[in-house]
Amino acid sequence: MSLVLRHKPEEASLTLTSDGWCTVSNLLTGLASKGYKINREELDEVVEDNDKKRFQFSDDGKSIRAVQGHSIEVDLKYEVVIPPGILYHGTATRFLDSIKKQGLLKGKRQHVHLSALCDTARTVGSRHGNPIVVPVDAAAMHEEGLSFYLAPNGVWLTDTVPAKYLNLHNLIW
Ligand code: HQG
Repeated sequence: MSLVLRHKPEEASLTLTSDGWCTVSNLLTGLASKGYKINREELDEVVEDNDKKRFQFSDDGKSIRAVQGHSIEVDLKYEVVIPPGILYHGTATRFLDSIKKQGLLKGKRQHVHLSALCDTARTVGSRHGNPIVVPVDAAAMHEEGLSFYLAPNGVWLTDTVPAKYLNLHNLIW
């Protein structure tokens, strides 16, 4: 589901709306066409039990989308939110030199992903290797007009984090 709702909807013959939705019925048909035959009740369980709450239903329950993490271009239409003073980005030590020079870049995704909790950030970083957590001066970014969004699953999103907002003196190993 992450593959087709975030990255390659065409793999299941799906088209997403500009804000990332597809109908539940099209998703179930598309998944079945790839050999993943599940019914609506099972889909409800996947959405409810997913460890990171990656998916959401529309208010009428007829559509579904991923709440963050897309590589395809979508506008999720989240409102700009005032962030906590400090947010954390988890990465791998091998990326640090580049991050120090360039700041945090969104790469293939639509946003840079940040966490309110250091431990969560460390877990994210460990997906890439030896983890390290970089504190981000979100308050200063906000004061200087850079926007933050909060996905319903608690992941903080922003476009890019210029290097000057990284607290490189307080890296957390
Ligand atoms: C790094 C998971 C070099 C960045 C998680 C990261 C998250 C740079 C990697 C979500 C860089 C991109 C996103 C620079 C950033 N030079 N490396 N200038 N700027 N990087 O997977 O944040 O399981 O696209 O530090 O929980 O690791 O998919 O981003 O290591 O919320 O639901 O480039 O993915 O959620 O990696 O993870 P990713 P991420 P899901």
